[in-house]
Amino acid sequence: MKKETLIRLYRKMLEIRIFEEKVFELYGQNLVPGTIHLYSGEEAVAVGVCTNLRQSDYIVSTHRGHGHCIAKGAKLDKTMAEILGKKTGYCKGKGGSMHIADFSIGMLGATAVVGAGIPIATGAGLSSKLRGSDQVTACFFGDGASNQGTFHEGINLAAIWRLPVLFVCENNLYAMGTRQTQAMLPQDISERSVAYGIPGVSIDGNDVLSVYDAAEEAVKRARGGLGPTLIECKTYRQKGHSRWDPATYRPKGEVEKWLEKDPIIRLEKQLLSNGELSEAKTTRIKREIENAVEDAVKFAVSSPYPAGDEALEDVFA
Ligand SMILES: Cc1ncc(C[n+]2csc(CCOP(=O)(O)OP(=O)(O)O)c2C)c(N)n1
Ligand SMILES: [Mg+2]
Repeated sequence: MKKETLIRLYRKMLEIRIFEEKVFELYGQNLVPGTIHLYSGEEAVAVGVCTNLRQSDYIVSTHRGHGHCIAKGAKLDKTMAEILGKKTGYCKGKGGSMHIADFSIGMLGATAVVGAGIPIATGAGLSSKLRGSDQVTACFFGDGASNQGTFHEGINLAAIWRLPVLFVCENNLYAMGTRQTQAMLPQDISERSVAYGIPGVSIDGNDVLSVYDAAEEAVKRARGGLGPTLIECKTYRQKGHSRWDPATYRPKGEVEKWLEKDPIIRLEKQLLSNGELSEAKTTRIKREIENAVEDAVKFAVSSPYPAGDEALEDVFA
């Protein structure tokens, strides 16, 4: 892989992490309405997939969507403003963290309804096919969402119509406090691809290079008219389900074990050891991102809230 791409993967993952650490902090200051679901620990999935996409390609997100947005090219300032409910945000502050969307970069939206994004991605894929465009859609969803009926219906239709969709399951072992093993018998969610006659792979979702490679192949298949792929990325959310969850249901030692597999630290170590990155450059990148996040916060905090009489504007397309 080109050095340029490796640095890009590193930078994007770090951007998401630093951005979200700031969101976490702002939440504590009562600046974020509603709740937030952090992506910390799962950055390699969004970044590995989205780095293979063009701006005109689509993504469909979840309730844990800040990382997907940023990986697809959303601007930090407008994303932060949206999370803070401000008029300058992507959806004029009316979507917030869980309903953020920006069609101009192909980000079709986050959704709070678990599994609801899957048929939307199938619809986007059908739209590309009917229009004869070569746009690909990447659909992110969790292990919990893979137990919803929408998973079966959405993937089955995409399979029989050979739609250009990547179904990317972010298996972070939990759906709220329910462990994957309490909710389904197969260990590998990719096994479910067999039921739809499409390829399925299970990969290390904390290794951005593995995610990148799997997505690259799936994008090639999709653009080539060969239909969808199910990619299960095994990963872990480092924080609780939402800002309110202390995650006491996790067995002792589990978090520590996964922190050792932190996707950003892993790539950083790799790049430092093979000379693609130096300590000085790492520090510079971190500082640049911290400054950009600070600017985003200033922009968002100083922006106004939408006016009350605008509440019903832009609600329906
Ligand atoms: C249809 C539906 N059922 C239940 C919920 C409540 N809920 C919100 S997030 C969540 C867990 C989702 O787990 P998963 O799909 O694994 O995603 P993760 O949060 O782990 O990223 C649940 C049950 C919901 N929002 N929508
Ligand atoms: Mg989950």
